[in-house]
Amino acid sequence: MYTEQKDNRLKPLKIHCPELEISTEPAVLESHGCDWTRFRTPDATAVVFPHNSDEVAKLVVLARAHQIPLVPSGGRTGLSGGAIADAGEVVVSFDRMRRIIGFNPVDRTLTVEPGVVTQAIQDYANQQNLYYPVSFASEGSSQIGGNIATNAGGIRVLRYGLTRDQVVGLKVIDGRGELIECNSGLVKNASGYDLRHLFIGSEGTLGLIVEATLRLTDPPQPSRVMLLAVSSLDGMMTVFRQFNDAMNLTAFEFLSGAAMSYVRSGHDLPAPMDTETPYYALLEFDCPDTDTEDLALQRFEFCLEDGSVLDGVISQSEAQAADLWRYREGISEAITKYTPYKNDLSVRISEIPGYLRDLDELAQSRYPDFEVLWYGHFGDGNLHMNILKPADMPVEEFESVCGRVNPDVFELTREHNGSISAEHGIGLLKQAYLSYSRSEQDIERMRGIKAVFDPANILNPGKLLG
Ligand code: S2G
Ligand code: ZN
Repeated sequence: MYTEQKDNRLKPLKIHCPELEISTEPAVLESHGCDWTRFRTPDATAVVFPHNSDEVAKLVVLARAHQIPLVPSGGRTGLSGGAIADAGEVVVSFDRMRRIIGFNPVDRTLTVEPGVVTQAIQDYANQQNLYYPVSFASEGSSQIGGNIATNAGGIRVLRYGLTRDQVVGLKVIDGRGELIECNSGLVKNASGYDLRHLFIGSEGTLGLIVEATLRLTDPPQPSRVMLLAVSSLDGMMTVFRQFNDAMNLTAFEFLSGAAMSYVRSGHDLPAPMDTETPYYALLEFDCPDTDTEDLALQRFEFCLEDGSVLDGVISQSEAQAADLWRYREGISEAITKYTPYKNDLSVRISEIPGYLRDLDELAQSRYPDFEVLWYGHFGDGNLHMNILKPADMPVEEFESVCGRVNPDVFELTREHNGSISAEHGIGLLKQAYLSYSRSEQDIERMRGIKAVFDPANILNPGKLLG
């Protein structure tokens, strides 16, 4: 929709940044004005496609001078509305900054522009017989700049940590238009505050990432995947302890029986085993030799005998391992058509059974008519709570009903010393609830940091801190 405000934002860009690629095509405004969330209507003034960091810096200086709000946009796979432009902002897309700048075989580091797709980084690392370990369902379209801005986690955090733990160098254009170079790829650097860790996870509110240097690691050992039918939440904790204390786990994921039925119907997958059960565990572990496989089977036998596991399968090939992973990784895509209302919650691992029981009770009492699916990264305390929208309920009504229960969900999370956002970020959708996980003093401290790097509040305004 055209407005004078939009015109006043567009004119300076066209006059002072003639080299900048700008689109006001309705289809581009629509596609680039949102992420994977569907609860807002995109309404951007324009989408710009800088080709290099100089263009980004010039744009930010101009935006500051003319108070033009900027929304950074990567692969647009975010799930908390962090890349939504619904208030006439200018979207800054990094689609034209997709170069792999350099690889250093001695340092085992890869320097890339922010628009490089996550999967391309994994593939490049594999070609060097190395490994980029951060992996999640949207890796085929998410961009590394967005992964860093949200500190993306995924399925291998248990072993390799989050995106934050892979970044050894960062170049950022902050809200003053200044280029800030962080850490330059050093392994050790005790020269004061590590500013890189302020920008990682700041959701585009402190600076625009224009280059990243990532550390690559050794390729993984041969591994095996097990999918286990687990009888209860306490049983899930037994299984986790039995395998985590004995094996070198790469991942320990879980899904509810309801999630299993949706992923099976969504991808037309066969039943993975005869037994149907309230919960499933999907775990992956290093398995370099038959002794390790015997140890895994021994743990499996123990869990069968104590009743925590009712059935299970173990992969016999890489293809079968990939087939088993589909039961976990295919969930998100399978339920998209139900416009799920997502909560992405985390507690310490030891808290999970009690927390999940309390949450499930709350969900059943407050959402008696809704279907709630549970899945996530049990091995790092991250639970994904997805409430499916009833087919006959308008999206706005559904969002408002789910939103009314958020205070109870987040109060319960606070009681368990958890976080209202484990890996998807605060963005727009969780902004109003930030105080359930951060004290007022903390929020003031973050505002102080924001004032240093984005004094005019043009970087992703309304997101994270509001
Ligand atoms: C997962 C992906 C997004 C979602 O599957 O681990 O982080 O919540 C999620 O479906
Ligand atoms: Zn996740």
